[in-house]
Amino acid sequence: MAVGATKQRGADFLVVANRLPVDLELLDDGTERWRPSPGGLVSALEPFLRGRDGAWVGWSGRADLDLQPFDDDGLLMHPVRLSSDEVRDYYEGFSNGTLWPLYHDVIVPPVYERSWWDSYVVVNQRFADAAAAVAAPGATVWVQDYQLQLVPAMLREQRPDLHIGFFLHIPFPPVELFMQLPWRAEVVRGLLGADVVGFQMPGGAQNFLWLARRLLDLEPTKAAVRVRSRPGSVSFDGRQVRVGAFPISIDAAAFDELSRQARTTKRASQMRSDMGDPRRLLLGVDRLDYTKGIDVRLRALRELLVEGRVDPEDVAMVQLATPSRERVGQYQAMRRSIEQQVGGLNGEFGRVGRPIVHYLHQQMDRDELVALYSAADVMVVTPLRDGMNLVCKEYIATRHGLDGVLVLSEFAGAAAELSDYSLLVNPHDLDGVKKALVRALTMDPMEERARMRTLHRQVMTHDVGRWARSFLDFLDPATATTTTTGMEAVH
Ligand code: GDG
Repeated sequence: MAVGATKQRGADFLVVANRLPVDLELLDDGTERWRPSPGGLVSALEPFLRGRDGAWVGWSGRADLDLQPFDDDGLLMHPVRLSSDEVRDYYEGFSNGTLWPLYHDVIVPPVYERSWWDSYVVVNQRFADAAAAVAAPGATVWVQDYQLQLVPAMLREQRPDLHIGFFLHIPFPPVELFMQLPWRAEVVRGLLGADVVGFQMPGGAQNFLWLARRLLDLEPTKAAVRVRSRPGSVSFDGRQVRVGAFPISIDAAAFDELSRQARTTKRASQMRSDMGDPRRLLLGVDRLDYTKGIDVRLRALRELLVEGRVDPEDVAMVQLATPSRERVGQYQAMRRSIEQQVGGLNGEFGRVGRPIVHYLHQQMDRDELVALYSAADVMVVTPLRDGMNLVCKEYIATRHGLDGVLVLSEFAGAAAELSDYSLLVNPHDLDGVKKALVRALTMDPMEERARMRTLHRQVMTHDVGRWARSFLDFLDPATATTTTTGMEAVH
């Protein structure tokens, strides 16, 4: 696709997200280059972006840079500038210090700071302006996530001709928590600018429908009230805004394929032997975030070792904790506390050359991560709250040999799909987590296989492409009345 042509006509399909799917990398010689940051979202949307004149509006990840739109292998990238004050107030402040904890059950107290909100409004307007300038007449615009909840209404005001979708990747909170937000009505109004507002779970969609009615004195359609598990709708401003659940997934085929490669298998067994060939290897993979319950699994493991229910000669654990939001105070405190727990465990139960917990605070490349998934016998996923959790699906996608056990928190969105065949835990119930860990470590291989076979089938058949299609079919008025939605993946 020529940038020039798209510039003149505008893009037919536009993704608007806080970050571009490429990172600006500073090289040793002082020059810069764009490096793809491949994630599930970009690979899911690629066919839609490249099949039409596609463009992506987002921030480069570096403050105070004026960057021109550029063509990245046929896809028009449209960078939005953020100043360092805006990174502090809109991104680290309102997005990650207010909305993130509020939407995750106030695990830490959200901060309600008026200057952060002001910055959130200004930056959302900038994203909306950029999208309005790039979109072709009648284009489809898909706005992503909690950082940009005001964009749908701001965009509609300028461009009523567009089909606007919004998807929230994190949980939408219970009504009584959302009501704390001083700017609650503004956020709901912002989202109602979309034609379709999508959530991970039906509960989030229902919370939103209820709030829209209560806060803006709107009536949901009869269908929304009568058929609670079907996507509902709200009439607002003379339009029908449809609201539904679309559980996200992963590029399952890519994980499966990578895990089958000889170099991955070789690397996985090398990893196990580097760790002294433990009989059972536990694995945790998370952004270092207080929602992920990393401390829960470490505490459970420690108690099991203290009680002698787990033999330190038998078991090892790898915890990959990817650096995240390192300038936010709550994240710094949490990192210290987790590293203290790891130090304590290794101090008490490790021996020279044989720590119990192999802790990595670093970004790992995709091949290495897949080797780690392949090496692990038990995947431990214990978030206190998680919109979906892709890590558990990635682990399952690598288990083509059908071995491996998933210990999964009931507070992860993924539990709706995977609960029957994983070991489901309440992360607030430490004894329950310990019991599940012991069961996972001692599970009969026949049972392990039977469980993993079903989990594997579920993940391989409900991939991120299916998620994107279900949302976009629903958004497209030509097919909206006849298609099913992502709801089918939720039991
Ligand atoms: C939000 C919601 C929702 C992690 N460390 C490395 C690495 N990762 C990759 C994983 C996975 C992704 O990051 C993490 O996704 P999660 O879903 O687990 O969690 P969040 O980042 O909190 O994502 C969540 C998601 O949005 C999608 O809607 O599921 O609930 O919170 O893909 O593999 N990847 C590599 N190296 C690492 O060190 N390569």
